[in-house]
Amino acid sequence: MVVEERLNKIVESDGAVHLTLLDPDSQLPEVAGVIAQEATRGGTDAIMVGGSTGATGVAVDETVQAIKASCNLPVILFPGNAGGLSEKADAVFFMSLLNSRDINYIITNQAIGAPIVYKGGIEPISMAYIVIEPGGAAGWVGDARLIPRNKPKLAVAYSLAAKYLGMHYIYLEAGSGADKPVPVEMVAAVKNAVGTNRVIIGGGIRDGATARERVKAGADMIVTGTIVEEVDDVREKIEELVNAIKS
Ligand code: 1GP
Repeated sequence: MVVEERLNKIVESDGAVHLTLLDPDSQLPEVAGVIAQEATRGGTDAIMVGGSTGATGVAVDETVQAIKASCNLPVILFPGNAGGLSEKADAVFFMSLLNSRDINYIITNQAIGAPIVYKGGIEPISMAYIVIEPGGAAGWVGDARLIPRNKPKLAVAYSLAAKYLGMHYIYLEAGSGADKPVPVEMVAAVKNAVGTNRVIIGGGIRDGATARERVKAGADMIVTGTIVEEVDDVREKIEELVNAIKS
């Protein structure tokens, strides 16, 4: 519970957590290490490592190692399947893609991965993963029945199911690089329904104002990946995002 408690305490003290997502398929491990170091200086709270395609095995191991060597922040796995696990990470978002049509993404990969998490001593953080339109690669690979952007009630229904199943975190995902992030109305409706469960929002967030709107609507944690990999000045971009969401 070390990493989960740490994140929850930051939500309580700062109002929100910022998470930086690095996809091992997008850059070499040493570059990921440099980005993580700059993100740390910019004030991010933890580094997530994962992706829908190509984020497995050695690429994940080496990326986690490079990040661990370059900063002191917790490294949390965000695996696309059981192949995205690494014993070198501190924690894993132990997630089920609740609106998938494919049982592999709902429970089979989790069953295959669970003994690896157990033996490796990786902290599991129980999380529901719900993919919203447009959904991106996560939606396509995970064969998600995408929640329409204008149907917050459907997101609420899945989120309440996650809460009643005992999941701690609820991640509403618009897809990496999405042209539209999860709508604020949907964030508000979900947070209003689930109360104490932590709500994470990611996909298509590129600036402080967009992140702030979602925190004001009830998001506890904001994930940014693509923008951090694209900008020249990582530290400055992270500062913008962090300053926008912390109270
Ligand atoms: C993707 O939600 C994350 O799984 C982050 O999305 O890459 O668009 O920031 P971006």
